[in-house]
Amino acid sequence: MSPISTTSLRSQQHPLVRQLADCIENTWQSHLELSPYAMPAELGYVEGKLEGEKLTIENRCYQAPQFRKLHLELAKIGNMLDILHCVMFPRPKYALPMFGCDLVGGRGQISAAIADLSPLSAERTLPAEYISALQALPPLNFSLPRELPAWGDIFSQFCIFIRPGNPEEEAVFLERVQALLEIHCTQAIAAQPVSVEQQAQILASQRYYCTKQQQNDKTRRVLEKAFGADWAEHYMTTVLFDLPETSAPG
Ligand code: BLA
Repeated sequence: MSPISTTSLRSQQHPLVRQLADCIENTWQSHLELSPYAMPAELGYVEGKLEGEKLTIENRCYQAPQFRKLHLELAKIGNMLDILHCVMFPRPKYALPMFGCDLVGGRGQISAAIADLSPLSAERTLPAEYISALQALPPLNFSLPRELPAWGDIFSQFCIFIRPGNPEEEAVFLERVQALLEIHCTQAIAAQPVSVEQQAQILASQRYYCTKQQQNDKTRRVLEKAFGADWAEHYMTTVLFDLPETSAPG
């Protein structure tokens, strides 16, 4: 039997998951100087059982001069759940926001589509260049907006959190994420390193972001049910939302 590749998992997933995964990887490849990111070998490809269904997780991880970690994860639980998770962790020497995106679907329908460029400044605001680029995008009007959970104070005013109402809204979501990625990669390439003091503050903001994301009980519950509480804790704190080193880079 031939080994299962990410491409084959992708081909079994909801079309929006597939399209968004392709879009993210293509945008990264066309804008950034990617190199491999060492992921613990046993966590690159993971299989478990959840309520009798097979849970498969596949991770793609890179780094780039501007990003310490570019993480794209695809997960599938039988025919019940399709997940895309993506985070771009900037290197703390650049004053860049955190790009994050999550798609959760099952049985042919996406129930949650989230995308944001989340601020990491002391004032918890985005850089002026990001605000003007985001404000210049066409206004959105999704039919089924969703309410952010209490830990969601990390997200920006531009955060999109919806249940797509139809294929047209799925396409609009995809197009908007592509626009966010284009803005982000363009800004990142032009970024200049900041002062050591500012780096310390950015590091603290990244840690705050990760600590909040680790409070997502919906993600934790899926992982706990399939792999147990200890594994879920380990996975959420080392693969999904690992905290950057506390000491300022030399
Ligand atoms: C919601 N995340 C969810 C839900 C599930 C997962 C099952 C509930 C879906 C729904 O309410 O319709 C599960 N997400 C996962 C799992 C993984 C995953 C198992 O990524 C990985 C293996 N989550 C992120 C990122 C963001 C994010 C990067 O990983 C945002 C940038 C957000 N997910 C997010 C939010 C919710 C969610 C805000 C809604 C939580 C809530 O309503 O309480």
